[in-house]
Order: sequence, then structure tokens, then C-alpha cells
Amino acid sequence: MALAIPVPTELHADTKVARAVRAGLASVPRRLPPWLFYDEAGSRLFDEITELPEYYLTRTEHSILARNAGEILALTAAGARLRIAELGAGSAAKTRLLLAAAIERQGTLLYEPIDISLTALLVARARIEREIPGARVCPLVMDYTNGFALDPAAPGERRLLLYIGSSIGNFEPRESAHLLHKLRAQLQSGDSLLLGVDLVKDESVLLHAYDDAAGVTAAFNKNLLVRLNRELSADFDPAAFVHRAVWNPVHSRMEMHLESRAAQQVRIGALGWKVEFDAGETIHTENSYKFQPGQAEEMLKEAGFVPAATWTDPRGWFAVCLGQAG
Ligand code: AVI
Repeated sequence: MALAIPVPTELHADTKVARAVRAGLASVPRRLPPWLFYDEAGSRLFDEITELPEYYLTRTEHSILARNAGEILALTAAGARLRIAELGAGSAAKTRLLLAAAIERQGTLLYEPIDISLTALLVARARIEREIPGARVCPLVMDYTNGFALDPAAPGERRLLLYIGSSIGNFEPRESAHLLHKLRAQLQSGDSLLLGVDLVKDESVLLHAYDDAAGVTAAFNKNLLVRLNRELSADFDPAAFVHRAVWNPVHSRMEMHLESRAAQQVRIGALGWKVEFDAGETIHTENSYKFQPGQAEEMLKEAGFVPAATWTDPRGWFAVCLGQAG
């Protein structure tokens, strides 16, 4: 028999999610941080997004890595033994490609995925060790946005840290500069950072990438409301909000918003709040910054890296930059 245990409101009200929602929905205009997207359903929807015909980012970065893996590894290892760390649990094809190429060069490889989710790390470890003989996976459970520590690479080894997938684009410029400084501080001379950034391009390509015909990105955006219903006893009706993807040329970013279809009141039980939305009022849920060619190299320089090489695709839509810790 299931036991119903009444949970005092305060317990719900002091989670990281509750704090973020309290601050975000009280601000003008209302906003919610994009990390809220990634519960189990949101992570599954994001995986679906990466396969969409309109979402060129994953495919384009993959093609750049596939074409240049040999050169990337040669520049990074420079004759030493490599170990590869990655921000985010890289179970994806792009990471596997680099791991397999490194194993081809040196026989075996230590791979250190860094993620806040132990489950994601364990899934990545099982999959990679099963599919890539020679890979030894050593997962590190950490919230890298709040600072993290890596053991220095062993003598005779160099570390390649992967921060790919355009994830840096979801941070505000000040935050991404700060994060790159923190990454530099964790690397030793001779180590490298591989950074994947999305480049500015035709507006209609961007708009379709963030508002696909099948509605997967809309479902991803609205899943945030479903999460708040579950975790904060809220009563958002996701159908009462419209997914909006907007290009902001002033800030060079794609924005995602949820727009209230009508005037409505939403209860957030765990906060003891009733939130009033006007018709057309929005919640700003994500920024995805798009960079000019050369800008990522400047960011790397400012963080103390020496930009060593940049690879791009024939259309110039995406760039992968290698920064060396000098
Ligand atoms: C994870 N991040 C790089 C994605 C992006 O493109 O900014 C998240 C995303 N948002 C909408 N579609 C995908």
C-alpha cells in the first residue's frame, strides 16, 4: 500500500528549482533558467532535437570533427599520451568519434566525462566501454558551472578537455568568460580545450532550427512547465502558452520564450504563489548566443589560452576551436 506523506511547503520551497523559479518569475520580464529544461523528459526531447532536419548544429559539428579528428589529436597530443575529459556526459556520436581516433593512435584511453547527473554518467560509461574497446571511463559527478577540480594529468600525459555542442552559447557573455577562465585554471601547460561554437548565419536558418516543423523544440520549451507542475505543485496548462523563437540581432542570440495565450492565473503550490499572466506576456527561457568568425578565438585568448587552430564547415555555420594552455 502506498503511503501518503504530507510534505511541508518549506521543503519544496527551498530546492534549487524553487529558488530559481521564485527569482525568475518575480523578475520583469519573467524568465526561467535554461538548465530547468533538462529533466528526464527534457533530456530525451533534446536528443530528439539533435536529430531534426532543421537543427543543423549537431550534424555540422559532427562533420567538422569527423573530417579533422586526426589533426585535432595530433595538435593536442604533440607526441604525448592523451587523456580526454568532457563537460557534459558525452555519450553522443561526436565524442565517440574522438575517443575512437585517440585509441587508434595510442591503444587505450582514459575518458573523464563531467556531469551533474550520475545517471547520465553511468549510462555514458556503460555505453562507451561496451562500444569502444580500449576506452576506460572515469566519470566525475560535478556541477561544472559552480567550479570544479580536475586532478592534474600524470607526467608524460596531456589532457584534452572537450566543451563542444555549442553549450557555451547558453551562457551570458560574462558567465562564459568566467567559465573559460575556470577551465583554464584546471589545465596545465600543454593541455588543450576544444570549444564548439555556433556562428551567426541567415536568420531564417536560425529561426527554423529553434522552431521546427514537427514541434519538438516547442515541446522541449513547454516541458519546463510540466516539470514545474510536478516538482513545485504548479498548475500550468502548457497548451495555454505558445513557443516563441526569436532572433535578437542586438545581442546576437536566438531566444526562446513561452507566451501566454490569454490572461490567466497559475498556482505554484510549493511557493504558495498565484502568478498572474497578461495575454501575450512572456517567460524568457533560453538564450543561445551565435558568434562571429574569430570571436571564439578572442574569448579563448582572454581566458589565457593560445588559440592553436579553428576548423569550420564549408558553409561556415559552425566552428570548432582549439585553445592550448600555454
Ligand atoms: C544545448 N544547447 C546548446 C542547445 C542550443 O542550441 O542552444 C539547446 C537548445 N535549445 C533549443 N534547441 C536546442
